[in-house]
Amino acid sequence: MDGRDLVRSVKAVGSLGFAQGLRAVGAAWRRRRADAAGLPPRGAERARVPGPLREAEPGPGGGVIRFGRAELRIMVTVHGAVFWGWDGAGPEPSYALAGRCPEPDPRAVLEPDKDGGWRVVAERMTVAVSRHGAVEVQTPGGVMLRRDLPPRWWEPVGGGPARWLQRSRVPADARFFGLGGRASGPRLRDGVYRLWNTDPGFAFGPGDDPLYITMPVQMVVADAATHLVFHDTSWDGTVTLREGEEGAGSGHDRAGACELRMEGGPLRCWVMVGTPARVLLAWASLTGAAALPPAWALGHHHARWGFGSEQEVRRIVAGYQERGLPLDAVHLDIDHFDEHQVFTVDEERFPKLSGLAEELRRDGVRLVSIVDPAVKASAGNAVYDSGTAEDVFVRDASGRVVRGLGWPGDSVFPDFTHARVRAWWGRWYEERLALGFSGFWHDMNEPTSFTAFGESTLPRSARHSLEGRGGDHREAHNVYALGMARAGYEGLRELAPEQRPFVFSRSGWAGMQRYGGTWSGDVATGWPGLRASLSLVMGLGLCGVPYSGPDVGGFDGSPSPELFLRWFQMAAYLPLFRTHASLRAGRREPWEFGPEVLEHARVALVERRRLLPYFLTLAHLARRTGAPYVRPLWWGAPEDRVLRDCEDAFLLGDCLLVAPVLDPGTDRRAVQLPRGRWYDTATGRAYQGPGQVLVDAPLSRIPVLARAGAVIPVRGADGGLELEVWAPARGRTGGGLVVPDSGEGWQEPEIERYVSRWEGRRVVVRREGEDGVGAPPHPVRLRGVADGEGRV
Ligand code: NBV
Repeated sequence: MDGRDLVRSVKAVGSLGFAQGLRAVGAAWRRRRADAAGLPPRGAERARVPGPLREAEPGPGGGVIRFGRAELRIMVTVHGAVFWGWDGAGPEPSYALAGRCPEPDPRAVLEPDKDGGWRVVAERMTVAVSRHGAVEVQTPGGVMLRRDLPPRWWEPVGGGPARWLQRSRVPADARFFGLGGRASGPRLRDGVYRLWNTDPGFAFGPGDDPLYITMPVQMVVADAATHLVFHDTSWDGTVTLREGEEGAGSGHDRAGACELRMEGGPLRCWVMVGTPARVLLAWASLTGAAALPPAWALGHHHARWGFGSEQEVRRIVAGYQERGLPLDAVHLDIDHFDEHQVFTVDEERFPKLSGLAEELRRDGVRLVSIVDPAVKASAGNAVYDSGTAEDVFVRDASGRVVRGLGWPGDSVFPDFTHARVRAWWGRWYEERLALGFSGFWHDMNEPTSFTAFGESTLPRSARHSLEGRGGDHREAHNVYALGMARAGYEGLRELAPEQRPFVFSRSGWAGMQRYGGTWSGDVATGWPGLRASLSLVMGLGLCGVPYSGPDVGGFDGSPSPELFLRWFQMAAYLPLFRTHASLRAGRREPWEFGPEVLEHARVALVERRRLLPYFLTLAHLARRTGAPYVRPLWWGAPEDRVLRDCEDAFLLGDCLLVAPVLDPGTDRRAVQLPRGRWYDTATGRAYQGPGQVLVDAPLSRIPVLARAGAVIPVRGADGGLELEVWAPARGRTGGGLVVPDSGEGWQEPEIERYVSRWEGRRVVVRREGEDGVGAPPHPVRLRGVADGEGRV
């Protein structure tokens, strides 16, 4: 254990309380003993590199290239991605892929290259393989985007999984993003990033890494093109990044570098090249469409660990209602369980839970339930008894069920890497649905099993099914939560087929968007925590997980009124807009911070509700195209280096630019604008990009700018859909997409496409359909024009 681990352990155990703390000591010893007995000792290893190229055999979409001591398989697929795998690794089986591997692109052929190498020429990239096994991805014009040096393996002499190392170079101007949810981004600075889903055990800030969701997914943005690379292995590893340096005209650029070290698993990867939008479209085609949230999940949620009783829930909901504050969901944390046991209810404090759910539902407020994977190991607990009978719990190497430690005390953990276990778990949501819950909040699924020292998770030697292939926790750990999310999502699809499941999960892996979203986890209260929470949302979006958001106000402690308000104002523009806090934290209801904060929070809530049709449209677009709701400013202009480094603002869809206030005492802030004309939506004032402008940011609001020409679906005063149109710049056109979704069920609304433009002294908005151009079927409100000018 190094110093950091020790600090982590002390902080984490400190938060458990005395009795749990003692149990955590026992659990740590148990875990250590299990691994001492169940893991193969690390013996002598043999190092290997591919060796010299011997022959190549063309095949569909690419082919196989044989080296003296290794073999490389390359395949370009129909949607333009390239796969390559060493030593027989193919794309399947994979936890990330949505279905079967896409078909090879017959137009991509393997051909001899200069210097005795080979290359595959595809529509969007060329992949060149050197005589020693370096693999270079180039733009169609031949510019290097990524050069993988020949890999190295260390194979245990006595057999077993090989460790491997892949070093890569990227252009000197490239910037790294992604790797799952990272608190210090979204731009990933030089450093080492671990790939091991981790509950830090305390409220985290920008310096804490890794966190709950790690993914071997990098989005690399460079002048020549953007690419996404995914190393499809779930084992523990590290990614070391070093940004390049440009030699300021001297011509001596230093390339950016990436070093991936994995403890095991196949060495295989996928690369997608193009614009950010194209790359994420290809990524979504590969790993699956994002689950569509029901409309209410795009509203405002209020949560708290420790509501404590039905009366308290009613009091909070009434607090919202009396003040006319929109509220769409309330979340019940582990304190509503009977002694923290999942799928139970504390009948004393929540005696009529289904009645409460019904009552709230009538008032338009949904109930969401927390769900923890740890099942109390105690006869008489129905989940434990049923799980034991059906043999669903993770076992150790000697065949005994692994006992870990969760909130209910000694606990066992379902093996979500087994289809039968997922189906069994999925059926438990029936109990929740019967109680009236509408959504599910998966927690502690890294998985976390408290230990006083060492890692707070299951033993690495614990056995998992891994879909029948068999393996241990070293391979299953990072996909554990993905399996749990799938179990919940698929269970809900069976139990309530007409409803869109709402599941969001603290941990996960590549492909988790198929089952729902996530949230920040226990982000520390403080201005750095506010920044970290934005970094997580943006980074995850670039890894294909579009739906997430932070604990507004931070998880621990008591935010100042100003910090709470600024967090609230920012989160009003993030997909998951939820106030939440820990048991011991201060209050988070908007009226607890004085009348001024309440008034400004009301404005944010009302605006969020007004923007609901836009959020629903963004949800559909995320599902259909892979584009996240929240995008970095460089989204449409990755070649703009200033935007590439800008981390304090974001685009919400194509139409809005949100510039949250991330520092105390702010009443104006600098905003970096992408190209074009932008309107401050509060004042109507127009600014011209690209460039930096100073925009007012009084306590009452954060700057939100609308792109000239934008057509934004909003909720009108009568609840119907309206189009808010921001005048295009003179001589230019604009537009927008609208998906008029009812917010429930599975009907596929048709996308409406609008174009806005000046005609003489008027701005006209037209709907473009297959059968020509027509008037919009919704009322239009024109903004961004002087009085008397430009009527629609
Ligand atoms: O269930 C209690 C908390 C929950 O409120 C929080 O959102 C999760 O991230 N949970 C963690 C377990 C306890 C953390 C100290």
